Amino acid sequence: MIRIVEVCVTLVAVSLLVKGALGGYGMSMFAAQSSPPDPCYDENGNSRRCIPDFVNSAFGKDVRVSSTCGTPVARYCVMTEKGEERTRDCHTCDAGDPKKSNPPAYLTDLNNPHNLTCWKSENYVQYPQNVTLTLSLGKTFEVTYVSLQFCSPRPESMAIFKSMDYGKSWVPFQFYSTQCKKMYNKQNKAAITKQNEQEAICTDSHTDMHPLTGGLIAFSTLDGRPSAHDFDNSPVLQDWVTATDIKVTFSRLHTFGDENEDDSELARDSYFYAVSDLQVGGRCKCNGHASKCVKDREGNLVCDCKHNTAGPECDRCKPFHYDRPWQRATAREANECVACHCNLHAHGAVVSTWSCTSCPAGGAAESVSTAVTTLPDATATTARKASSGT
Ligand SMILES: [Ca+2]
Repeated sequence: MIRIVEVCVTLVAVSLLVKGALGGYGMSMFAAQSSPPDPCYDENGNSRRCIPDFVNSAFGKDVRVSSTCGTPVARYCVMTEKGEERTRDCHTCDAGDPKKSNPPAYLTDLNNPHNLTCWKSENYVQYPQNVTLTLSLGKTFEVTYVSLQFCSPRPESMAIFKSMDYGKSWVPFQFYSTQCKKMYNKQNKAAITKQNEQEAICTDSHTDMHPLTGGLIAFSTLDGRPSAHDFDNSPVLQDWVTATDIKVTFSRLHTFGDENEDDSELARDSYFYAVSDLQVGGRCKCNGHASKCVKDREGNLVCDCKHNTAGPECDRCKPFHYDRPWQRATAREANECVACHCNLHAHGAVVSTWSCTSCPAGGAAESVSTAVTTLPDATATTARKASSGT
């Protein structure tokens, strides 16, 4: 009997963990309560590579959208087909009525397949006008995929962009179009070689007008890129998957070609973009030196850096730990930062901001003299304490 109870408790715990993982950073909080061993160190206390959980980093975030229906109240019509017969059922989009609104928040809410909530654009925002969705991740992430589940037909042409500088500049991630050359001046399904691994390609896959609802676009950032199997040793691809913001541009609507005919109003009211779920799958980028990201005092998401590293992405060595250059952790080597050995000896030790320098005797540090600062005794003492971990 006790066994059965134990098993039940374990199952509940596991399901809680799974729920936590699906809900983003919830798992980290749960894990912290039961204080498991730190994944950044092995059982002997040696550093090892650690990475934050895989999450849908779009979940619950605000998406800036250039067009949403409902202001003013507007009719829209949903197409269905039975064999040759096409029918249009019309509804109302009203931003002021929660039951009839289709706000951008529906892009990143909990995706329940039995109760889909859809964001919807205004009707017939057709090429050369476009509709954009912009999402700030609030932190650099290593993005594995970007996916969109549609309530409308998928676009005839669309593009996915990424920013690495919080939206100041954008580079294309991927294009989808039935006419790649004409729309984006790209060859359809161009091969990716070692020479162009950072280039966005265009494909006419997943651009059919059917299904009229429920179609998926899923862009996998590493798919088809030659160095993907050796990601650890590919700075080019590490850079390629890095993003702080994602933008989706819907460039051209699919139509049945009836939008200019006699009953054009009904036709035009049935052409729009609608999406039930936007996901950005990836990991908070910490270069292998943190197992989680946390909010800092200003509410910004930052890596919880280990291995004597520091910075929002654990992208440098923390002060007085410059005995060898900073490096990203790999599966085989944690590449932790090492304390400036000379600080353990010197009275009035000499260090610079980015390197250990001028060890008086027996110090292992390299002698690099950029921006050298002579520390007063008190600071040197603090440094010694920090280095020796006391
Ligand atoms: Ca939704």
